[in-house]
Amino acid sequence: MSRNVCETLLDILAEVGVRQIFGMTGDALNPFLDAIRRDGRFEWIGVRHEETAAFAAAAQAKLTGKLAVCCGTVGPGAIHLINGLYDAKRDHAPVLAITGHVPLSEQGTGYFQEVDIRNLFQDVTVYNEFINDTGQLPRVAQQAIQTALTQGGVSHLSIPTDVIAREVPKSSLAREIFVPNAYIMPCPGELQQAADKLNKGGKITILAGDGCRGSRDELLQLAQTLNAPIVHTLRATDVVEYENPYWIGGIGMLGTPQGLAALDDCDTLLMLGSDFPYSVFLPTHKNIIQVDIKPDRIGKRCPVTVGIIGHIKPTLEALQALIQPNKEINFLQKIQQQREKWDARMDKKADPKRGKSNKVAPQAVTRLACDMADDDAVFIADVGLITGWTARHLRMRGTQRLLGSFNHGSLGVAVPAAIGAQLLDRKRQVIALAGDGGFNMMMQDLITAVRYELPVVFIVFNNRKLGFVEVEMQASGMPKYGTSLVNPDYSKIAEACGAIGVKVEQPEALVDAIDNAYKARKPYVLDVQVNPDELLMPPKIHAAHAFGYSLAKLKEVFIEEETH
Ligand SMILES: Cc1ncc(C[n+]2csc(CCOP(=O)(O)OP(=O)(O)O)c2C)c(N)n1
Ligand SMILES: [Mg+2]
Repeated sequence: MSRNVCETLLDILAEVGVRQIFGMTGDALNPFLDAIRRDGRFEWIGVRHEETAAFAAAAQAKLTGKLAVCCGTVGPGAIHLINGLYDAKRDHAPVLAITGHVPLSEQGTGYFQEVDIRNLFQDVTVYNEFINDTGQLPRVAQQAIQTALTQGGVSHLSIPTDVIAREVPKSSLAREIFVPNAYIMPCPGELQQAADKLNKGGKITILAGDGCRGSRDELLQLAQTLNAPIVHTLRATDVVEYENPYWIGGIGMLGTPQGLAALDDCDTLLMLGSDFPYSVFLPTHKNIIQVDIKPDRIGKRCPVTVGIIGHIKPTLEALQALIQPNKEINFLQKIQQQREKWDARMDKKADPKRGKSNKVAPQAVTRLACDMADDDAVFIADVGLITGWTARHLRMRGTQRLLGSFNHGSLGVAVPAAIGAQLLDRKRQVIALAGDGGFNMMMQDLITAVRYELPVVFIVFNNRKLGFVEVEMQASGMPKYGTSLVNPDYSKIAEACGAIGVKVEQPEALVDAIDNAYKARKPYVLDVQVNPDELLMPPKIHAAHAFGYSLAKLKEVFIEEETH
């Protein structure tokens, strides 16, 4: 049986387990859509903006580690994918982007919608090719998929209109995809060097990044033997349950005072699977042992004493056999006491009844959204003040997941990523936490959640401004300008789309509103009118300076801190 280009691609995608394809069709992609319709193995998710397709695919790939697929057609449709693809690139998520291109016979003539698509996709991809000849199949598809999966990144295949429906020669139809699952282990000598440093004892802190995902037990066993507090990056927030006494808090501007203290006051830092970019929060004159799978990351953010290459799980298992219990215990206990104080302060901040203003505290919304959620809920945090509320007030249970655009930092990620996450499992609770700026940026795809019956709960933190930007401007001494927003009524927008929309204006309405939203199991928008004057405080004065807080703003922040 002969197969054309589209059918051959679909066979390969089916083989690697792809079941959903995101995009918007048109022009060159029409034969691809026609093949999907005839095939029956795939669900076509037609979105209203290609950026949604890319963010949704990225979210799926981040959650599963498996290949996710998005597409956009010639010129503008392909361009719209780019921002979401960068999110996949930065979080090492395996995504295949398929685009249409102008006919072979017209290339280079400035044809309608012609763009330099190879250059356009070059920086965002690990593999970037045209299918200009049917003889390239299935090899280029195999290469694209294997590269995306094994290198953790975006592959792009662009197919001209006059090639996409052509028959593929019979001889080249079958080709398997190989995704070997090998562990990288450090050399024994280097592992021993790390163990020797740790066996000197003293105050030891562990910094856990996203590379620690799936290594919870090994991480905790090590922390116990070393009496070491574990500080974590934002992406690693969900790796260990919040309540665990060793999991003491986050690093950086959105981190915690005890997290900063654990890094500042330790003698030895063990950095595991983290490429945390803000060097200013990392120690410089300490014993630093770094473990990562990527050699280029060793010593990139701070000077290290021992750098070893390995996957975290097997490396920690091997290290455990070489280390002795650490006698120093006071350090851990001191950090844990600091953490208890911080938790109590955060409890107050997240109390819905706090303050005299009778305005809804965004901290309370975040905490309740988490506390009332299912054990396996997925949260998607947008960019803005919401990232801060998330870092401070989600108390995740270890079985819940947190996603966001934490490396690419793109506003608007929450709506599309929630759609992607929900499509993986329509029964799993998916909760999007977005500011009004972020929600508004991508809300055209609310209708996609309705159309595909996705019970996502979208919680909009409506402060009628680009709050985070306002803080940035004021902190660096500029008067706020261009940050106020004129918003529509999001609950009515939701209703107009066929979702349920509810406006929350009073703190006392919050619990019932979230409860109703969670029980509805329908696309649901909670338009929460949060207090626009809530400040996101830095964990410590010197951290505040790193963030650019002016003295005046600092006083404001800390006075606010005292009075609540
Ligand atoms: C695509 C994109 N555009 C602009 C920015 C810069 N930016 C960061 S946060 C933010 C404002 C967020 O406002 P909102 O969603 O209302 O959240 P708030 O901070 O008010 O809670 C902006 C514009 C960005 N990160 N990404
Ligand atoms: Mg806002």
